[in-house]
Amino acid sequence: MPQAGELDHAPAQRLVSFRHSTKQSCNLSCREVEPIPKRTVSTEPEPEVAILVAVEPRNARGNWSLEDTLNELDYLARTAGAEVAARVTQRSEHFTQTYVGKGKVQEIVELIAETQADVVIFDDELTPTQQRNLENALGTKVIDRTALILDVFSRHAQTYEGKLQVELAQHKYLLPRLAGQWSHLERLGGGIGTRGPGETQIETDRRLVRNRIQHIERDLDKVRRRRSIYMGRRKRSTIPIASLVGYTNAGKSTLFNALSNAKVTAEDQLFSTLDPVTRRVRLPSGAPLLLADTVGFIQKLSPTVVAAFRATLEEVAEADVLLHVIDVSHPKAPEQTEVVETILKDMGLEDRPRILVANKMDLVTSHDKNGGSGKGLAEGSVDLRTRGLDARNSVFVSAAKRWNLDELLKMIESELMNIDGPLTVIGPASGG
Ligand SMILES: Nc1nc2c(ncn2[C@@H]2O[C@H](COP(=O)(O)OP(=O)(O)OP(=O)(O)O)[C@@H](O)[C@H]2O)c(=O)[nH]1
Ligand SMILES: [Mg+2]
Repeated sequence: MPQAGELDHAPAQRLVSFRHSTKQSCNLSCREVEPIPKRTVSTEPEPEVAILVAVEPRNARGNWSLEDTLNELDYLARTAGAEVAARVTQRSEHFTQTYVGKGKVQEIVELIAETQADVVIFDDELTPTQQRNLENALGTKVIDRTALILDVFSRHAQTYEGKLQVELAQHKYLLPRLAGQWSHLERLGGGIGTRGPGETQIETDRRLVRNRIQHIERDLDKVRRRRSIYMGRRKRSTIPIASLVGYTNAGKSTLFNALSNAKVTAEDQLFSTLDPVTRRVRLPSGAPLLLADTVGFIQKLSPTVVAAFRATLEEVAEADVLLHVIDVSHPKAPEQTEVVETILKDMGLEDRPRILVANKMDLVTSHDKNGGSGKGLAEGSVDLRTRGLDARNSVFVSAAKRWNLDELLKMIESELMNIDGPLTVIGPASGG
């Protein structure tokens, strides 16, 4: 029971005490309780103002231009809640000490003053040294692409396992970068009182982070063991599994919802989906199929991030057939497709049966949903081959408009028929 005197603490404390006391037919007279002045306080955090910086090495390979890469970084930054005030680019090699050259560093310093930027975001993963040097030179918060992606992940993770995975990746990312945060102590001229505590603090911090990493790994292990029992059971059930894979924002969740009548978050932002979900759907013959939706891919996905999501991606590896969803309306569709195929190859899945699902056809065709088959769609609008994609085994759909989904299901079924093994593909399912 709060005492009248206790009500003069911090505002949050006051609110709790007030609510508590009014609920009771209190000994404390309600007149003794100070009314809380009404204030309208916005709970929306102010967006951070960001400056984006990217470097294009002279011998850059591939078809991603600096502008494409920056557009994507811009999108990521906005998804993380930032407001982009300026972009800085440089065509040269990466500078080992500061990522960009001296002149560019000075240009960024001036831009920070001009735009009142809170944060400078670099398009590649910075080394701990680069990060420290840049923080010193710019006098502001410096983050890189990996930290930005992890930030978006931490906003979108919903399950316990997803949250643990993100936290693990963040701690692993932090560990080699801890030293820099204390180096200022050593540079204060050295001498008594600067060497020891600085070192000790770094060691203490590192130990705390390592302990936390161990702790998370243990917890993750427990969660995964439970999941692998479930996955084993699912595998033994002989119901085939199809996994949606693809570049982030390609429309995987929209397609997942359209096929399974689920309500998974599908939004126009990067990495809306982080946690894998599975639903049962019916194939045209009536046989059941387990459809899985999962995390999207992106270019320059650092090994730290891939490692953190290894287990989630292993779910993809369980699939009998992969549905590679492509946003055909995107100007970089072929490049995005290549990024996805490279990651799948790194996961040893290059030979896994797959169907290319050319999505968002409504944005590139005037097709009337009542007319034309998938073939008609392909012939009448975008030819995947001209976009550098393999047109074999592909189907043209619009997940949003539910165009051609029957065709897709038929293709999945015929793909599954070609697979050896105990899959229940034909005939109506018993139950479910
Ligand atoms: N016009 C159109 N928009 C679509 C279609 N499919 C998806 N979208 C939109 O594309 C955006 C991304 O869709 P999602 O389903 O969230 O994409 P995702 O691949 O799951 O994305 P992540 O989970 O972030 O990797 C959303 O705004 C959808 O409404 C489509 O067929 N046509
Ligand atoms: Mg999604």
